[in-house]
Amino acid sequence: MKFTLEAKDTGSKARAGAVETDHGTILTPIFMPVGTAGSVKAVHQRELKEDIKAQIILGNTYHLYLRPGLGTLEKAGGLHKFNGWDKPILTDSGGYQVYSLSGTRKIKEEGVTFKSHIDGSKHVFTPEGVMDIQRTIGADIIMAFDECTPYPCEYSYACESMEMTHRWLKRCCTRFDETEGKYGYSQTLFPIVQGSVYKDLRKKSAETIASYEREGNAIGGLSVGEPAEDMYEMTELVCDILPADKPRYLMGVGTPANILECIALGVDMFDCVMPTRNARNGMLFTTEGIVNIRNEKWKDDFSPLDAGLGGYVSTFYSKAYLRHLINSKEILGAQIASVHNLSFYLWLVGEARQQIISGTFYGWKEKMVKKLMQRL
Ligand code: PRF
Repeated sequence: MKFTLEAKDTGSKARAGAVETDHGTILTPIFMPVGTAGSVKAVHQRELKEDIKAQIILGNTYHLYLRPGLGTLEKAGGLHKFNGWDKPILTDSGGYQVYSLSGTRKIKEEGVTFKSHIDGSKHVFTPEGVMDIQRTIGADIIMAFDECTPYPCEYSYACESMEMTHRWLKRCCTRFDETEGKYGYSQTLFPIVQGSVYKDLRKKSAETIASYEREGNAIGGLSVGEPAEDMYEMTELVCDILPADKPRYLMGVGTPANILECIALGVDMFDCVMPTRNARNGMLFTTEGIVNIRNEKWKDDFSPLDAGLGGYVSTFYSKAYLRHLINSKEILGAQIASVHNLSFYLWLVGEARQQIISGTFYGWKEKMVKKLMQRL
């Protein structure tokens, strides 16, 4: 993997760059649609590529390991071959899902014992095991096994948990470096900063993570319920410590405003279920603001979902028709809304990139944050 910095904004810490992988180049800042179980919910691969213009998608170790399982993924020749997505893929390590999804779990130094949310069967994730699993899934970028602390979190717990995440990182790196990709292309491992909302812990974690000198770095443990101001403060503190010549990935963030604010702090990569999950509930992100399509207000509004976006789905379908589909629980409603919201997110980061290159990002961002979060 190679990262090239192309431009820096003058009025903020925003950057434009390019991440090169064996499955193609990702232009940053970028948003990565979440494809938990190897599919971006309600969106097929051709739409992802041609309408949404996604450059990289996410998969989850936790889900893919439980179903379809490693045997099938290995026989398929890895996740790219299995799901037909030939561009870059990133897999999260399970360091988040294992805590949020599995009912009972036990965290020990060795690893995490958990019960499957599907059939209740018992499993163990260790740092080494999670590296082996991600080798078999075969994503271009894989994540270290960490513990994402909840919010709020006592200082003593946040500290101990962070130290364990650091020890787990050492084990992840050792295992990753003594193994190789199974399918003929290279993979890279990103470590994850933790430390809850404590400045001294975040500083220590960022310094520790930076010392491993991996090809990219991630920030975890944020957007878990803390005030947005805390999230921005921690993100800025960590970005200022992580090396400038490597991509920075803020995990699980966020709203359009969160993304613009964190681009301004120096983040290059984002993922979040918000555009797809909210789409299925009828919440649309548009270039004019937020639309709750189930609202009576849109009943006879035959204007396009978002004329400002230009993409096929957003200009072809009307608000009134999508309202009808979502209210009738038609599958097509979820599909249209998901493609629209993801098109919007990819448009947003693409615009941000252009504004950074033109040196006009800061003023544009201030204007957009206000506009995009207003409810129409
Ligand atoms: N760790 C991992 N995945 C994550 C997170 C984390 O802290 C978050 C936190 N927002 C989202 N996804 N491994």
